[in-house]
Order: sequence, then C-alpha cells, then structure tokens
Amino acid sequence: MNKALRVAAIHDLSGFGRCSLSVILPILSVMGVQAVPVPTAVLSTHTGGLGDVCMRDLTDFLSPCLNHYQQLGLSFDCIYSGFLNSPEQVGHCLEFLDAYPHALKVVDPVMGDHGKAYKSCDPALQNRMKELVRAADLITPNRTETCFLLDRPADLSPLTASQAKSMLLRLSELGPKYVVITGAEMVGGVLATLGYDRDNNRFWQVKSRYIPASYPGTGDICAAVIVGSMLSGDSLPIAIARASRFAELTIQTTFGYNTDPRYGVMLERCLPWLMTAQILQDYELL
Ligand code: PXL
Repeated sequence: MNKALRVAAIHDLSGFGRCSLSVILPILSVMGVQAVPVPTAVLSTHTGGLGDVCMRDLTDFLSPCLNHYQQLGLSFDCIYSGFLNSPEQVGHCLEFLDAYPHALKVVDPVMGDHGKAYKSCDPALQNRMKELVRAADLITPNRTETCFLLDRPADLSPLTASQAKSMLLRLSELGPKYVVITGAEMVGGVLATLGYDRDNNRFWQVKSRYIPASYPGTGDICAAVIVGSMLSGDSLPIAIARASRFAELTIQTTFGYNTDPRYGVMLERCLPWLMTAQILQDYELL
C-alpha cells in the first residue's frame, strides 16, 4: 500500500490574511501531501499592517507535541519550518530534525521582507535562524533574508547573474545542498526565482512576469509548492518552476480583482491549478 507523504509544517497560524499555515495546509493537501501543522504561534492576522494583532506564543507546545508524535511512532517524510516566534523555537525545530534524520529538512528562514526584519524577528532570532539553516537540506530565503543570513546590510538592488550565483553558493556553503532565492530582481528588470543544486553543481533561474503589487504570504506559497513538488519526485528546477508559476498565477489573479493587498492573494480561486501536476519547462540555467 502506498502511504501518503507526510510533512510536519512548523509555522505560525495567522487566521486572516492568507499566509503561513493558512496557505501551506491547502497547498500541500491539493498536491497530495499530508501536512501536519505544528503551530509556533496563533495570531488573529499576519503582522503586515492590519492593526493590533492578537497573538499567543506556542514555544512551550513544540517539545510536547514532538514527544507525542514519537510516542505514536509517527514518521515524517519532511520537516519544514517557517515563521518562528522566539529564539528558543530554533532549538525545538532542531529537536524535530534530530528525531527524523531521514526526513527532507526544509527551512524557510522567515525573517523579513522589503529590506526590513519583521517585528517579531529580533537579532537573537536572526542569529539562531542561521543555526537552523546550517542543518537544512533546502532553504528558501527571499532577498532580504539572504542578506541577513550572509551578514550583509539589506541591499535589494538588481543582481547580475554572477552576483546571483555567488549569493547562492555562499548560502549553500552554510550547509544546505539546495538553495532557492525567491523574488530576486535581476538587472534588466526581470523578476526571478533562483536555485542552486550542489550535488549537480547547477544554477537555475525561472523568470516571472512583473506585476506592480505585493501581497503577504507569497513567499510561504512558493516554499510550500517547492516542498510538495520535491516530495512528489520533481527535480529542483521543475519544483522552482511550479512554485514560481503558481505564485505568479495567484498574484496576477488577485491583481485583477483590485482587493486590499493586506488581505493576501486569492488562493481559493487558484488552488485547482496545482492538481494538474503538469511538467513545466520554463526554467533555464543561470
Ligand atoms: O508570510 C510571512 C509571515 C508569516 N507569519 C506572520 C507574518 C508574516 C508576514 O508578514 O506576519 C505572522
């Protein structure tokens, strides 16, 4: 009997605003992967401009949750971490990684965007996030998070191919054999998702259409599609292409409705696209 692929998704649950577990769970389900949510915090909304957020930290939930799964003898094919709410949560993520040494280790080092750290991500958490990145097989930072990980001032200026390759290489030298950088503006005005596969020493890029709008949660959407795609047997460039095409579809669809950007992308309209599992070929060598 084929068992469903199972992922522990260690991320926050923001009720309104379509980010983190609220988008990750439906995406993985529709891709045929069982997602087990391990919330790091529950919030009324994301923290991107929707006023006074009601939040409960769940740092003390993570270890007992892992203990219960171990008592049950549950196995996981992937441990996937994202938004963490305290530096101590890095230690708990490492406990999950140690408990499932054969699982694919994916770290989305959620720390900031548009050149700035999220309110909850203080320097202590930024530092400990590097520890988690060192233990990962695959990481999916955006440009801002890339700068934090490489101890560089936040600089979002467009990249040449050689600058992009050197960033990917330096991130990989921290530990992960697969590196994906999301939302990278390249010289010439192209927006791209970049990838590096150390085992095959290949650099990849998937170009996206530029749409003049920005929505919270699109980084979470990209990372979730990459997780679902890689677990289903896709290569890194196909996984990046699937994530990039899907993120573009959600952004383009939402832009056409002229909604409040803080409410996130119209995921519900776009989810069926992920069920087609068509092979994509719009990736190229960087
Ligand atoms: O999408 C990243 C993210 C995750 N979790 C929370 C956030 C954000 C971005 O604003 O506020 C709580």
